[in-house]
Amino acid sequence: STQGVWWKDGTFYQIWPASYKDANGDGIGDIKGIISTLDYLKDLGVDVIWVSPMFKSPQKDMGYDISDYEDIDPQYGTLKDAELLIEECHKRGMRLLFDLVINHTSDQHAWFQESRSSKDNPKRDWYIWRPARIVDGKREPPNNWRSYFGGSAWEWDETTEEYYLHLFVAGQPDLNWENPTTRNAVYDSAVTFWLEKGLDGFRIDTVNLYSKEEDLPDAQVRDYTQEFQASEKRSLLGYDHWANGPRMHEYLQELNAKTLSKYDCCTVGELPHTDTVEQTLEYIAADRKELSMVFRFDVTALSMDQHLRYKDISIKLTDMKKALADVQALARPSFNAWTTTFMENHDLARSVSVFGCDETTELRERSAKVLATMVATGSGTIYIYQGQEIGMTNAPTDWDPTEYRDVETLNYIQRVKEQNPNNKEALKQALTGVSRIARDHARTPVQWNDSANAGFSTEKPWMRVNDNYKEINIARQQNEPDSVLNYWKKLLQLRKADKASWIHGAFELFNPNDEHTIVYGKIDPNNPNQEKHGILVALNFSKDKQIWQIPTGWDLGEVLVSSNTTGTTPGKIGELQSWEAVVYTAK
Ligand code: TEU
Ligand code: CA
Repeated sequence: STQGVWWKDGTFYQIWPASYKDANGDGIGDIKGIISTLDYLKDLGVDVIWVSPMFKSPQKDMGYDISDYEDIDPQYGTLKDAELLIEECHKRGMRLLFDLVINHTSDQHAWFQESRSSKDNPKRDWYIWRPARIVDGKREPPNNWRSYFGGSAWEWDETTEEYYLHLFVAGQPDLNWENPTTRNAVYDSAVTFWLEKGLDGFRIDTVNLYSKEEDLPDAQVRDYTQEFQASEKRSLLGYDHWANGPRMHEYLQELNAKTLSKYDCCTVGELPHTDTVEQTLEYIAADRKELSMVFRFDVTALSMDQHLRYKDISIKLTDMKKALADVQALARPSFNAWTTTFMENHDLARSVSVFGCDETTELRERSAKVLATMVATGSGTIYIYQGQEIGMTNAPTDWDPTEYRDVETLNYIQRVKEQNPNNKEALKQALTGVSRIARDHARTPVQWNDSANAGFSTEKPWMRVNDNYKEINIARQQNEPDSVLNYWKKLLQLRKADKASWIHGAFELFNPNDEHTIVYGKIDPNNPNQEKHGILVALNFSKDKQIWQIPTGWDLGEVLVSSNTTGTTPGKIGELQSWEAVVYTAK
């Protein structure tokens, strides 16, 4: 049994620092603000905190563009503050992860400044430089790859008259991992520097993009300009030329051997573009010594169209169940690997607005509890995103687009305007998509209480506070026994009281074809007395009352937790009220 490993059994909580808590009144969250809330997090049941990047950065992509791995950005505090944060977490028996962004640096990083200065600079080869391709006498980028945030993935640099590769914005040049000197510099500066300070591990950004296909071939479709909103077509991005590339596993094994393996730390890799179980296991099977676990986006990605990122689509519950079962299966003991259970992060819109129902107060609270139950009963390491514990929602749909701050959103709106001049309908459609699914929805300030600026800051926050903060806030929910917050607390306690079923249990889905409810069992795979022991979870993802069948061979015991508080143990057929969640003991 693998019970007892801290990074498996612990409850993880993600902080996105700019919008978490502002201590010095400049409208931006900071490290002192985080420290002031550690007791709150401890009380919620949090064991491990992951903080999104706080390193020195020009903030072109909110810190995912790092100009110095060994320093903290002044907007968040100082290096001393970061050391204090590590200490204050440890003092409370909590651990701390930072974000490791090593596919690219900022263009303001000293390494890139040197690299761009001349073709014979020793660091020239630390990034990916190529000469222009001349087509019909005109200068063109070396290939047709598109950036995730729009436009070509290549930026022309006047100084040396060559292009450099950036899979994200131009201020995020991709590092050349082929160069062993570069890799070692990354390990020392970004990884060992922090582990030596006592950091407990990393969430690793875009963990499978470092190894690009040799010769950087064109993506299949060459002419983007003819396509409506073409640069939004993800299938045309050509990511098979840079995701899960030929040397990826060599690099991760090296990273592990040279740094991580020497410390009691853990890693969770962000793993986009990886479809199969086999491919995933190559990253997380314990004997491969690469990563502790990964985030797969099977479930959360159902909110986004595969090709058109902002397209308005509806989510089928049967698809969601299949995706959930696939990700849960990674925790199967025979794989000797591990999985994660989560519904939110800083790149995703709020789960209650996308997967739940935020039409009324009652439905919002109920559906937030249904989603909480799904996440908390999942096997694998649990991750809660700031504000999720109170059911924070998307920003109101009638916000003016000027309230948005994220570069991905802003680039998209800009591009739609450029590609569809004078077409109000196209813009309106784009804004509808943005109001449903933009990254900004996760990035509004945390709603601490009902005072000015939601208690996030004494001054005007860098991003507008959600209008609903008087109704949805932490202080209020602390005082309401049936609040979403107190429901989460209860779930996290139950999860720890029966780790064998909740955290390590074998996930078994009973009703794959039902479009309204999810019913599944979680059975302790190693129960010593060979008796079936576990839990059964029944979730109603609809507004209407639903009935469900008790699976044959299953005996339900007591109601451990119910979002509706009526919960009695059913005979053969169970009944769920509108957006209700129930967890039973079972054998
Ligand atoms: O995200 C990587 C990634 O795959 C994104 O393109 C993601 O699909 C997108 O945000 C969804 O719209 C990571 C970070 O989580 C993100 O915040 C960064 O912007 C990105 O890397 C670049 O570092
Ligand atoms: Ca501040």
